[in-house]
Amino acid sequence: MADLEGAFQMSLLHPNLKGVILQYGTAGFRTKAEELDHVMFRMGQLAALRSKKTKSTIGVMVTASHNPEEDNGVKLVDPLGEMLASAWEEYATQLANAEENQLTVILEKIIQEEKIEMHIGAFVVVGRDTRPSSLKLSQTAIDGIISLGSKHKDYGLVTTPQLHYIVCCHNTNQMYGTASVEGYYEKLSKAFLELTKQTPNRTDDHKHLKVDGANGIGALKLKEMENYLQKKLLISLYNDGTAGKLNHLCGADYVKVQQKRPEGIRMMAGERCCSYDGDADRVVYYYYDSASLFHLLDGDKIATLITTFLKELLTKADLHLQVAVVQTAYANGSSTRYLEETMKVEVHCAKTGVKHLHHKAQQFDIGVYFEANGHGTVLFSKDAQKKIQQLVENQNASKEQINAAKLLMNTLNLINQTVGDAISDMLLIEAILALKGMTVQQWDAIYTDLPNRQVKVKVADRRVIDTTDAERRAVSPPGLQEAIDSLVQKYSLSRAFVRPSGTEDVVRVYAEADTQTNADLLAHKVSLAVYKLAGGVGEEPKVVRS
Ligand code: NG1
Ligand code: ZN
Repeated sequence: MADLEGAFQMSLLHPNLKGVILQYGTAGFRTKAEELDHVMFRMGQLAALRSKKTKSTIGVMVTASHNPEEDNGVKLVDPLGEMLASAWEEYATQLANAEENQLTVILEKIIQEEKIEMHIGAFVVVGRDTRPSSLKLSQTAIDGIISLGSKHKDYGLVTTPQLHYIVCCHNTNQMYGTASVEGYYEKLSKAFLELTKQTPNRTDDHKHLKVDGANGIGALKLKEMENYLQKKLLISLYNDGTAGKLNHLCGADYVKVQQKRPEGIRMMAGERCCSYDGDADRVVYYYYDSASLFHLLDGDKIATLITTFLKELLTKADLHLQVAVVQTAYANGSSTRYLEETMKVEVHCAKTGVKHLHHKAQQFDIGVYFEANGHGTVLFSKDAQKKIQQLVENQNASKEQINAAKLLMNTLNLINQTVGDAISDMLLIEAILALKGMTVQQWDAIYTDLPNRQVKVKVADRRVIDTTDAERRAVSPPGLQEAIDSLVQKYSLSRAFVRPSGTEDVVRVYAEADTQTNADLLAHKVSLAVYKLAGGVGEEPKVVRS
């Protein structure tokens, strides 16, 4: 039996007062900040145990991403920068919800089940976003880490992907990069400058990009990074946190779901703009055309641009590596069709939540994964990295081959392979547009999105909805899928599905169809079916239009 008396005494300073039941969901725990003190302490403890178990550095990130400022959250980062292993999510849920007197029992259970040797050293790195509640909550997590005798390093204010990067650096003997925010800026900017070296004729107009920082950590970190980019990218930063509220009427989630520009940004026709979310792991692009129509370039468009670029380079390099794209059910039907039918790439559909996409993408030489909301990255297998490196050094290869291999090498250095990263994705997109001499309009024209609508329905208990086929079909409650099927049939080019959210207490409804009016109507009718068949609460859903 481990001696947990000291840990127990420390836990009394962070009691589970409200007894709210929480679940380790799509992105860890997320709820009102005031309900999280005991959860933070216990996640600090779990991180210490996970570090002892894996004999590696583990990360604790305090953030609630795109949620409103009053919320907060926490997630653990596994050794190679991935999301926490699913088996441990269950431990996290049990620990977070334990009554005070059960805490030691549950810790004991985890230690025994996982055969953790408590004398082994542990090291946990901690990061936080700019929410007013984040500082105190991260200190509580540190208390939890210390309570089980683990060492820690507090990296303070960092974006979520920066913390993932740092964890990966610690566990690869700094092969992945130097384990610091400066190391991150150096690695990414070096790759970006190498890539854009081949585009000497870019005018300042081409280099100009407007960024909406969602009043969050991404804005702060982009300011720090700007000098490293040596004016090869000219950034105008809006919603930088000096005036507005985090994620309020701005940020990637707002822009994607509302399909309109964020407040606080001045946009002229044709100007390239992008929005980060509150912890800077997502990015979406957009612009106004000359008829003042708003155009959104979401995760699907980003995946398509990156995949096109990679396939062209592989052809030039004459490297035979398998490229696959992983999407979720939220991917626009036009993007899937374009990727499969025109680009002839293999496309897979995974369940919502980055870990599902990440795991699927790991199965290929090069796996490009993006959620439609702009969260995504590219994974290169060890073998693919080796082949690219060998080609860079191959004296018998042609100039064109070697140049393509160098571009691939810089691409894999620029992309954050641990998790979706707004800054890294943005820099790669900017480099690709520069190298291809492409405008945002030309990128947008690769395919035309099907009009779509996302809405939320409040129900008494969202767990009554169970899904299958990567969340594209509902198996419960009875009759719901049949109702959706018959509604979908009434529209052309239509598709709809529903699923319980993992981060909010709502059911999400997605619909797409040939026109915006039809997508709106279909989403509305499906919402009514959810409301009636899945225990809707409050007012009946109303039709949502742009
Ligand atoms: P939920 O609330 O489970 O839909 C949302 C996003 C996910 C993912 C997580 C984590 C949508 C439809 N869902 O999950 O893709 O990004 O948040 O932040 O965008
Ligand atoms: Zn986020």
